[in-house]
Amino acid sequence: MEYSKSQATFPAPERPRQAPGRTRQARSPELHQERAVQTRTQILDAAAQLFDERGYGGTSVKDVADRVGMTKGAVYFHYPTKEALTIAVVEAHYERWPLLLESVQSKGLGPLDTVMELLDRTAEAFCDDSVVQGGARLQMEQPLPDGVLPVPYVGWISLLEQLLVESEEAGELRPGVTPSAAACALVSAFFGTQHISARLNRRKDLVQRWAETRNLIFTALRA
Ligand code: LUB
Repeated sequence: MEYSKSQATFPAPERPRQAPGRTRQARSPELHQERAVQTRTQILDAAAQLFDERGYGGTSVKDVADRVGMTKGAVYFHYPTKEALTIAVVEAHYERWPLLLESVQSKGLGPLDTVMELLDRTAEAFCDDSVVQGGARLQMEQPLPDGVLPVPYVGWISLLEQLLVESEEAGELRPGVTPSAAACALVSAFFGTQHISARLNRRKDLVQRWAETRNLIFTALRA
């Protein structure tokens, strides 16, 4: 069956308000050299790993510098404070999703199958992408003042609601299912499944657990 290309997008992370001058954003020096960009990526990956392993309070900039084999000064050149590094990891976490959405939308699946494939691929990302893992733990801990980190969950709820409206319009949704309620239920189910798998098995069984959970949910959603 031919479907019109999905127009759904993952909205830019929102912050209710900027904290009053408490945080300094990552420097944005003119990074022309490929090497400088690679260095930032290495620092971000190392920070994400440590935030996931030890949490915000258990991670210092020195730990990050040691993990990536650099001096603290080299890390501070790119990220002037621990808060700037924290913000960068969480923002990099959310930047994964529009790219993943584009990859799934290019498959030309129907909207409901796009939702299922997207969340299956997201489960894989939670298993093997340290930036996704580190960002998720930071969003759980909320270590910075209100308004500094993006508001969690709302981007996913918005994206899935858009796709579920498209599913409804394509006649794929069971009558009586409201896209907004279904979007919230899917995000809650996914979040809970990945959180329990993370705490009990460091996400080793997440793909299997999510497959079982989404099979039940999609049975209830499909027309
Ligand atoms: C997702 C997390 C972990 C929601 O969107 C978010 O903020 C999320 C960060 O805490 O899971 C489920 C897709």
